[in-house]
This record gives sequence, structure tokens and C-alpha cells, in this order.
Amino acid sequence: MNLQEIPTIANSEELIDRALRRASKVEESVRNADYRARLTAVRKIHSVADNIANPLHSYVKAFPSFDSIHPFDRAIIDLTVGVDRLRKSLGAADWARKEVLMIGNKYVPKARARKSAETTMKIMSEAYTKMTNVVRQINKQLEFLISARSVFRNLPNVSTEKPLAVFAGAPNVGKSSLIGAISSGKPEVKSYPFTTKGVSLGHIKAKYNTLQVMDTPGLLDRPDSDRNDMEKQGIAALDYLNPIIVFLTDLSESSGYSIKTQTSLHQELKGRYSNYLWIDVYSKSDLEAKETLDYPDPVPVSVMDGKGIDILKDKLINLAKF
Ligand SMILES: Nc1nc2c(ncn2[C@@H]2O[C@H](COP(=O)(O)OP(=O)(O)OP(=O)(O)O)[C@@H](O)[C@H]2O)c(=O)[nH]1
Ligand SMILES: [Mg+2]
Repeated sequence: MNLQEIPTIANSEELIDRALRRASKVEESVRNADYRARLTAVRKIHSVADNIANPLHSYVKAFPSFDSIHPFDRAIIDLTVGVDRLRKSLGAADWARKEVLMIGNKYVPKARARKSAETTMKIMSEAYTKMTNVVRQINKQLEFLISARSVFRNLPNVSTEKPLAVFAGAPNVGKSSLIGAISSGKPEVKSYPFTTKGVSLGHIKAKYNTLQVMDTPGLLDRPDSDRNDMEKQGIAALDYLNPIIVFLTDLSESSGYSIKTQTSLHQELKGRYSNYLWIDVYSKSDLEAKETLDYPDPVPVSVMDGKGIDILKDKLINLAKF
């Protein structure tokens, strides 16, 4: 099951409404009123229990098992919704499922026992109250699962089989703009000081193959322990997906980050990912460079006038191991 394709999740009231609506359609056509009430109550209790337990079961099953998912997905889940909280919410849903079934099983024999229709109805409504109370108890957790689902829907669906290039660099150096110009990706380009909020994916079509390109939030030159969760998403992509690294340096310093700061970040990543394929890009080449650098084989690009984009594209396609 894909993280991006978790089916809709209902909150407590929706779940209860649906279960009660279905149960209300249950009718028995036995003549004797007391007997009819008993048969109806038994079937209705079963119906409510099943129509609560079954969806809860499907929610729990729809989320991937944390032990078997790719470490990148696990890291992203942790950085967006939190693995612990997700695990607890799923645990609560599963607890409610079992509890509701147990209440059903306890009340069915009571409803079946010989007595007046009126008493049977009382027993049935007691069972309803207990079951729906359990569902209401986990509303917070269901609402959390609903929002986790919507976060997951927007996560990049990275194929670990296909080659990937990750665009990295300091904030505001033009990563998102370049991804937008070079690929099918439509990352948000926001004006300073708002940075891209998470990783996103685009694709470059080569003759017979597709190269995935990932946009990442700008990295500051600081240790991981000081990095925020957005920066950590980019680091997780580098740590776990073994991509080609496309490192952007904005020599115009219009990004607001000095060349010194950018080279220091460059050095950190180079040291850390020394065995990765690497391309150095000088971005915003339409602007005047404040300094020159001696990176080997750099590709100057400008999204403004389109210079260097095709060269970078060809270089990426040649480097990718399809
Ligand atoms: N002159 C010029 N400006 C550019 C170029 N590329 C991007 N910009 C501008 O630089 C600013 C930052 O661009 P983004 O693409 O958002 O930069 P980013 O690296 O994705 O920024 P973060 O997501 O914050 O890390 C925007 O105002 C862009 O319009 C370029 O080639 N030339
Ligand atoms: Mg960006």
C-alpha cells in the first residue's frame, strides 16, 4: 500500500452515523412482537458493531507497517506527523475496534434472551450507547489519522528503483525555480524569507527513461542537531536515497547568503556524501558574480534567460544510471 493512497478516513460522528443508519434499515417480519424485537435487536447490534469495526480495521491496515517501510519514508513520516503519535493513534483505533466487537458479543446474548419487547429495546439501546461512546473516545486520534492521511497524500512518491537527483543548497539560491524550469515539477517559488516547506518531486523525460528530480528546502550551514524539520527532510533524502547531488551556489549573493556561507555548506555536504555523484551549479548566472570559485566542471545556469538549463539536463541524463 502506498503512503500517498490511503483511502478516506471517517471521524467518530461520521462513523457512528453511518453505522446507525445501516442498522436502522434492519427489519424482521416475525408476527410475535416480543420475538420480533429480540431478532431485530440481535441483528442491529451485530450490524452496528460490524459497521464500526470493519472501517476501523481498514484504517489500521491502510497505514504501512513501520518496520517494513523504506527508511526515507519512515524519516519523512517522523518529520511530518511523527511516527510515535501515528503509532499511538493507530493503536487507539485498533483498541476501539476490539472494544466495540466485545460489547457487541456481550449484548447479543442479552438481547436474545426471552423477555418483553420493551426490555429488549432497552438492552439494545444500552449496547448502542456503549459502542458509540467507545468510538467517540477516539475522535482525537481519528482526526489525527485524517490529517496524517492528507499530509501523506502530498508527499513525493519517490521510486527507489529509478534514478534520482536531489537539488540542494542554501535557501533562496534558486533550487525551486530551476526544478520548475528543468522538469515537470511545479515546486512553490516563494519570496525571501519563506523557504520551500518540504521535499517535492519532478521528472525529466529522457529518451527511454525518466529521471526523478527532488526539490529540497534550503539548508543552513549548521549541524544537523540545529536543523529544523524542513531541512531534515532534505537531509533524509540525501542520507537514504543515494541520489545524484545537484548543489546550487548563487554567486550573485542575491539570495542573502554569502559565498563563504555557501562554500562552507558545500564542504560539509561534500565531506558527508563523498561517494555520491555530484554536479555543481552556479545559479542566477544572469546576475553579476560577486566572486569566482574553482569548483571542477561547474554548470552556470539562469532560469531568467534559460542559459545552461539544457546543458544541465544532458549532464544529469548522462550521469543517471538507468
Ligand atoms: N535573477 C535571477 N533570479 C532567480 C533565478 N532563479 C531564481 N531566482 C529568484 O531567486 C529567488 C529564490 O528562488 P527559489 O527558486 O524560490 O529559491 P530556492 O532555492 O528554492 O529557495 P528555498 O526554497 O527558500 O531554499 C526568487 O525570487 C527567484 O525568482 C535566476 O536564474 N536569475
Ligand atoms: Mg525552494
